[in-house]
Amino acid sequence: MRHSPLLTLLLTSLTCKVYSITPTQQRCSDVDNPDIFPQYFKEEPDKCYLYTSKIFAPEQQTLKYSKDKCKEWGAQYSFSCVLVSPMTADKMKQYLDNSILVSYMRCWLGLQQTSTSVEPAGGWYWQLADGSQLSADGAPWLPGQPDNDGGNSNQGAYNGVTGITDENEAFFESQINAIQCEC
Ligand SMILES: [Ca+2]
Ligand SMILES: [Ca+2]
Repeated sequence: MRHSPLLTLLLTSLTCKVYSITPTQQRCSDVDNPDIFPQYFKEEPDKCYLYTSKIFAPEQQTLKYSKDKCKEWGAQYSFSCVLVSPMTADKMKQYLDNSILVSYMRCWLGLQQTSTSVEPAGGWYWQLADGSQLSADGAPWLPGQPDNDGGNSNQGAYNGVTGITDENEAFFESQINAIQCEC
């Protein structure tokens, strides 16, 4: 069959899109669960992001609930998942460009501070899916953060806009409206 050049171009680009998906991305798109909106994007071929479909549901505001969901969803779909972890400004930009993080979202990050460290900037680390920890030097904090505001602000959160803040777990809970897991 002969197609017009425009249709041929369209079909070719569609075909390329379909066949450029990686096995991980395929498994990601196969996640079939009304509670989860699975996401992936081109620059992270081996990653799958599991985003709650229950935006603004109050029961998911605690840090423990968010962490448990990442574990539970990961186990269910054979991924190792942690709370979303935008480790650098470049990564943050990718997440914003691909709607992994969206300006109305407030969610916990896989970013924590050891309780014995020097405030406000000491001892921050990323919690990795294999249980290990990675120093959070170079994390894309918003200007003026971390500031240990209110005391015991030892947990990283995505606070909308383009960066991250340190938050007191108990005080910030009521602001949380989403869960984003990185697998
Ligand atoms: Ca702190
Ligand atoms: Ca803060």
